[in-house]
Amino acid sequence: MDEIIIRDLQVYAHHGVYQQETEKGQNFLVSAVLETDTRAAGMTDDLGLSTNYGVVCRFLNAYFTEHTFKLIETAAERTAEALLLQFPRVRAVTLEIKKPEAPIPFPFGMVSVKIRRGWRRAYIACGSNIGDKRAHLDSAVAALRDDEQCRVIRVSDWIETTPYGGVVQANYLNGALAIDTLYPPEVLLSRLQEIERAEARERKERWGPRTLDLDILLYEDVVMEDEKLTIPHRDMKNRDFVLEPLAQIAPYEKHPILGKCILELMEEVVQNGEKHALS
Ligand code: A4P
Ligand code: MG
Repeated sequence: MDEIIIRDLQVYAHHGVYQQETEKGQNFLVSAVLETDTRAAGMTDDLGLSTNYGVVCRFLNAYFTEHTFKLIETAAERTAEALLLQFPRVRAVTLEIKKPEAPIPFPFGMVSVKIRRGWRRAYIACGSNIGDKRAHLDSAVAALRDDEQCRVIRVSDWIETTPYGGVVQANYLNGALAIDTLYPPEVLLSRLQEIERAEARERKERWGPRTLDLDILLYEDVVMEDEKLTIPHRDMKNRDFVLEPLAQIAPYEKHPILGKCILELMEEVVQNGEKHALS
């Protein structure tokens, strides 16, 4: 990805653990590497198609002086998030906060904190088989659209499917979403569970009926497993009702363990697996 680079912007601000730091203030140097596609602006000479580094500097100065944090770790974290929310063309930012006058009783060159934060692409499976199924799925999309830490990129069709997993229950409506999010995986899971609860989701029986089920299928190329969260979703390769809507919105996205794209996985499940999609 292309980069716009701001190096050592000087800002007088009041971050620090000690009282003298928050009262008197000191100089900080802020560096930002903005990952963004500059080609459209480069080809047209149109600033409107890029991110104005002057405006970014003003923003950094204002954010840094209007807030007070004890730690430069927190200053970096919060500033990176605010910057990503403010400048939609910036996909990721590496932010370094230097504190040249830090209260250290020895001669030193510099202390700093450097972090990289950005939008991450995730795919979510959604399903409902109680009540107004369409309304439950639409509410999930609306809740994600209302969340500033998420951007809904694509929404599949909602497809009717017969139940999978051996429990006798009503047909499902299933779909898939592509989102960009600032949440790390664990926080995204909690947020999805909050949205499920808002649709009166009760957890009773495994594979049983539900107003709304939101599962994380893929999160970039992350592979992880702990007691709360497995990514990629463990059973996605066996579920045509997941792969069919996902193939609509991300046919060539690769499964990071199986090394196959969604379209290939769907063809395999259509040939070898059970068919649940009614379309
Ligand atoms: N968990 C682990 N990994 C993930 C992940 N990638 N995404 C944990 C989301 N959650 C994940 O899920 C149980 C726990 O899985 C969570 O607490 C989370 O920490 P749950 O939704 O609370 O409970 P559940 O319903 O028993 O499990 P799950 O896995 O969501 O159910 P399934 O396996 O998805 O089965 N038939 C059709 N046609 N369409 C359907 O959508 N859905 C189910 C539900 C059964 N049959 C279906 C459908
Ligand atoms: Mg679930």
